[in-house]
Amino acid sequence: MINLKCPIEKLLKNLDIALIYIGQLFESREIYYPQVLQAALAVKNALNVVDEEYPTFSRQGQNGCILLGVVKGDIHDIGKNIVKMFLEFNGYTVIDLGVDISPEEFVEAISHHSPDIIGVSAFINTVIPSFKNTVLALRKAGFNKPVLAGGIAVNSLTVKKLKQELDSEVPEAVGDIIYAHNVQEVLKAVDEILYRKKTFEMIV
Ligand code: B12
Repeated sequence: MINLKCPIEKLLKNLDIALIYIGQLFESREIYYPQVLQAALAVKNALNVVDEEYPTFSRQGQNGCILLGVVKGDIHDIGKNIVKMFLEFNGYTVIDLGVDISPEEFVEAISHHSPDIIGVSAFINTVIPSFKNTVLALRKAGFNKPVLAGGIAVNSLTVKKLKQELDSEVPEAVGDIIYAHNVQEVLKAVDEILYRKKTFEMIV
């Protein structure tokens, strides 16, 4: 039972609950993409009102910055866009590089945006080399923060193999590579990573 005194906090909490529920219905295939989009737009409109009328309650950008991109050779973006929407609703700033992004473009974007996390995704098997080259290039360029890997062509085995390749090719690289299967796993991983970062900053 939610017992928050402030009506705006109550509204935001209920929007969170609604979005989690929408995500669950989508995962269990009880609703489809158009319904997710409709629900997402309704929540977005509600959040816009909060941002404009009650800026002190705005969550925009207060939680950290995530850079997202789909690797070179791949133009699927529906899944990425859903991930982006859910991250934004949860107060994260998302820099969306779009689709068909080369390793060089990912690397260039690090210096412009200094993200806390980079989400790299691939949806067709033929672009797995592109996916691996992207993560390798990011590590070689010194990006030592977490990389979130996703999209239906990627799985935990792909990530395990990639980690082994990184160990031999860029042994000095630190920073985890985390596979996230769906929006819920993305949010869980991002929350954990950025919560750890905040706690660390408070300690030092
Ligand atoms: C829609 C679609 C298209 C659309 C894309 C439109 C668009 N704007 O995205 C169009 C028609 C353009 C298309 C083209 C092609 N497609 Co297509 N496409 C699909 C389809 C039907 C649905 C994909 C989708 O949007 N799913 C819904 C979203 C919500 O799910 P999702 O993408 O998996 O996202 C979830 C997770 O993966 C995760 N996630 C998503 N993004 C991210 C990002 C991060 C960082 C993280 C951590 C997690 C994460 O969270 C999301 C939500 O839970 C799939 C079939 C399928 N069953 O998936 C085929 C499919 C992906 N396509 C396929 C193919 C082969 C192609 C083409 C090569 C066909 C062709 N011969 O031209 C071209 C590719 C062109 C290219 N160079 O990219 C194959 C891939 C097979 C394979 N394993 O290699 C599939 C699987 C169909 C099949 N069974 O053959 N496609």
